[in-house]
Amino acid sequence: MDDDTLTTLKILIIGESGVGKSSLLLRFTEDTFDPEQSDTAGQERFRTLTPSYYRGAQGVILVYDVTRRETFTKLDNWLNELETYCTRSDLVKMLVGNKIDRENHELDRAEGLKFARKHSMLFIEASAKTKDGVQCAFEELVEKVIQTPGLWQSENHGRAVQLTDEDAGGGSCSGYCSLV
Ligand SMILES: Nc1nc2c(ncn2[C@@H]2O[C@H](COP(=O)(O)OP(=O)(O)OP(=O)(O)O)[C@@H](O)[C@H]2O)c(=O)[nH]1
Ligand SMILES: [Mg+2]
Repeated sequence: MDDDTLTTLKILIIGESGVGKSSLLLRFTEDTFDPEQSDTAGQERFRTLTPSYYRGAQGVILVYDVTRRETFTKLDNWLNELETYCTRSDLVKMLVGNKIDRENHELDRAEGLKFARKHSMLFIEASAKTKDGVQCAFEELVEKVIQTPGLWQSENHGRAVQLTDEDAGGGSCSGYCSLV
């Protein structure tokens, strides 16, 4: 393949430890879930994210755990970090309230939606365990990135990503995530 037909899409998944970032990715890419995945909830870890991690990202998935309010409260810190390091101002953001399969919710949908609106993000509640919302979260984010012309290099116009007719009309998830 020629170099100029290759396009990289850089999507970040961020949020507090234990909210299910790895699990969401595993669900989306492998369609599996590992309940034994070591739960690091509550542990403070040394932060190793660097500016190069953020550089050039076109989309970001911010994850919180609907059963742990502190993971929602910490979203402000993640947004600050995004603002500091992200090189693109028109970066597309998706807020994901994960673990809705669990019973002891500390956050309801309305609260997540309100926060998402305030910060111009897409929003969806999800469960890496039951699959709820996972595919939609990734697909709608990617779709929105593709629809944002400024996020693509000029040489990629029109041929970087080939959309099928079906996609162009809005995928099966279209409209499922709440837009701002
Ligand atoms: N019930 C339930 N458990 C989940 C869900 N998603 C993740 N978990 C569990 O939550 C724990 C943490 O999930 P991880 O995917 O490791 O979380 P993480 O955000 O990658 O954590 P770090 O890598 O430490 O930042 C694991 O025990 C998962 O099995 C979910 O949707 N529902
Ligand atoms: Mg992880």
